[in-house]
Amino acid sequence: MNSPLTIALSKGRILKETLPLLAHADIHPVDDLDKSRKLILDTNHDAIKLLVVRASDVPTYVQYGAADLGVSGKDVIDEHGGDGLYEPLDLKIAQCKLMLAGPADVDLERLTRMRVATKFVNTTRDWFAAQGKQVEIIKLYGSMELAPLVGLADCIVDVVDTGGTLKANGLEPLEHIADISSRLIVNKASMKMKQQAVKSLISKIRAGVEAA
Ligand code: PRT
Ligand code: MG
Repeated sequence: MNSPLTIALSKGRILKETLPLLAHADIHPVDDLDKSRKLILDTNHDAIKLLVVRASDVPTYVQYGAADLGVSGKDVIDEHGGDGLYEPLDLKIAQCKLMLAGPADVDLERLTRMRVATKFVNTTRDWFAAQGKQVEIIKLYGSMELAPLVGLADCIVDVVDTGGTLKANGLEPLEHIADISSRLIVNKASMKMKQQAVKSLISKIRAGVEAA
């Protein structure tokens, strides 16, 4: 017997890079995702549905059991805190680095409080605190690179892939905070109540990761 499973994904690079892994587990969305505006997607299995949510909302859907599983960047999981979640598998997709970045001449040792713009408020606070530094954190939802250019902040904490966006805005990577990739996350109750279906799906996706 197959328990119904719901998997939360976000559009963009995570969806794009997760689809081949799902295909490896013989899970295929019915609709053309480039055209569909549906937020609940049917697949070739009646029991398996995909939810399309905001990247930063994936851990929340999984935490509360609105989705049994999800795919989320480690940056987003760490910022969320991981309550109610298992993180059984590194999918090795959407890889990037979480960095402190700013103008090349920013003084990181200055005595007055530095202002740091980021959407990763908790991660940033913890990272500076671990070095005994208190900073003023300015929460933004996007385009962090703009903040130092207009005097909103001294530096930023953001994910960096090629570094092209930093460079185009006259910023430099200053410190490496963490290596990031996307993870499969599982609701803790689903792991128990739907153990067979969840474990079977994890092992098929794991095989896809190893084959990639
Ligand atoms: O939906 P919303 O916009 O709120 O979420 P999101 O922007 O976080 O979603 P999305 O799809 O852009 O990112 C999803 C996940 O992909 C992130 O949580 C990261 O784990 C991962 N990822 C990998 C990245 C990047 N690479 C990346 N380059 N997320 C964002 N970027 C940004 C980067 O900050 C820069 O602004 O892409 C831009 C280009 O990067 P460069 O360094 O190549 O120029
Ligand atoms: Mg985005």
